[in-house]
Amino acid sequence: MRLSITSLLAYTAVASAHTIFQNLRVNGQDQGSLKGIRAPNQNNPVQDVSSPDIACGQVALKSDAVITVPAGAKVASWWQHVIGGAQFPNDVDNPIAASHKGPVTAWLAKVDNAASASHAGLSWFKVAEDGFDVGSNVWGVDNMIKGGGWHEFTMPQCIAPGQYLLRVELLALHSAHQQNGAQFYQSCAQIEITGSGSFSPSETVKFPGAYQQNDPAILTNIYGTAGATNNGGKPYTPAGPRPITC
Ligand SMILES: [Cu+2]
Repeated sequence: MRLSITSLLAYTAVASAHTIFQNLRVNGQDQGSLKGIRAPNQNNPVQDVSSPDIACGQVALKSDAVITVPAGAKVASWWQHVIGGAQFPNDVDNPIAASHKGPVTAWLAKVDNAASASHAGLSWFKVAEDGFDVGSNVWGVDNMIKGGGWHEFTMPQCIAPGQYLLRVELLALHSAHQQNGAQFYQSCAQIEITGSGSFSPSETVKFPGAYQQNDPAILTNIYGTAGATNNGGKPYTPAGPRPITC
């Protein structure tokens, strides 16, 4: 079958190749579909960094559960094309279209009650980021696809016990060379961190507030010669502050 570029683009626009963070895994244990997660019920990205939805996505699905996360645990977010998994059999855009290169970052905000706290106006700090490995041309999104939709990080050992929202953001940069072209996908998990840490962040940011539309990590061209998604061979630093260190 021959398809013109125009019809390919039209097709892409109809079959949106997006993603939703919908499960959390703690030390290898999948907590189950949407358990403890505030998530959108559709997979469209947020593209306006000043939208309240930049915090936890366009939240439509809520849970009463709070997930226990020991400090130092391996924590993974699970991303799928639609809620529950693939959109249809042999869905090549599950967990996300491979074109959607970009970083995956994880953030915490302290709350009194993770099940009921508003996700507006919180003070966030970054605990992990998986940006771009310039040597191997691997983006955070590539690691998520390789993991079958799972993207794992280590919860820093020093995080103080208590309830938090965990925000995991996947930023797709395939159209980020256009103003408002970067696609932000995020949900928030309701967690209780256990352990004996005492970390308190010296610097926090708000969502919205942390990002500007023209940040060099957000308004950016990731293409090198012949359309290579290698960021032109340059390093890439995700938006916002660097992750905390214990
Ligand atoms: Cu998309």
